Amino acid sequence: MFVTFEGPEGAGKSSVIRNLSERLDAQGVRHLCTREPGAGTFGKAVRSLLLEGEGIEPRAEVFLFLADRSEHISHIVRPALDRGEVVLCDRHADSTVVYQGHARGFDVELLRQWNQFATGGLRPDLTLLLDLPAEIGLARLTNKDRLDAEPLEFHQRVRQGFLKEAGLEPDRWRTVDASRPLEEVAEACWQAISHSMGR
Ligand code: Z5A
Repeated sequence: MFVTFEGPEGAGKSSVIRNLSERLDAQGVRHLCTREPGAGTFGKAVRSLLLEGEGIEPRAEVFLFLADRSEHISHIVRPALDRGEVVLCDRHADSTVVYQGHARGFDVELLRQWNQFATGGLRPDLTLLLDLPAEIGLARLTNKDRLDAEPLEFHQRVRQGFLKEAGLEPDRWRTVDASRPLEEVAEACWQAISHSMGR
């Protein structure tokens, strides 16, 4: 089962994934925790270009995210799914539609097509949207990267973009109120995953 976690900055995706990984371990469920961008040697190199570089041309940014995704799916996600593992992925294709589309202004339909090309058609079985106001998420961050440093209006468009995408495909998305304490957010995500796993 392929589960992706999306949401604005500081929503708690990484913390929730760590919590869920412990729960899956306790139940003996084999799983892989991964992320975009930044998995594997290729992903780490692309991540440093994307988040630590200065003044990347916005079209180049799109293609770097897509290149990372293509490598990540082929070499890390598909092999894990083929081994029967549950894959928990911190950000994926919806982040491109939202950040580069809804927030930066590139054509959303074009980005969907490029995502399809990059993933070879693989789609998440479940996408958890950790939703919270941009101000709350940004206030949680201690180290800001290049994208975190965008103006507040950018992050507000990100939040609205995710809510819009979730509304378009309600069978795949579950929206969780991520402004609550971490344990409550993790429990809500756990319930959604358990339901999808038929447990
Ligand atoms: N991006 C893009 O533009 N296009 C794409 O296609 C893709 C990504 C794939 C990735 O950076 C950036 O790339 C991201 C989107 C863009 N940009 N921005 N801006 P990243 O991976 O470094 O950043 P992130 O995915 O946004 O993660 P994050 O902001 O670091 O946060 P998080 O993983 O959601 O949260 P966290 O690390 O678990 O928690 C953050 C802090 O909040 C930490 O101190 C926690 O202890 C605290 N926390 C967590 N949960 C709670 C609760 N519930 N209450 C209180 N405090 C909490």
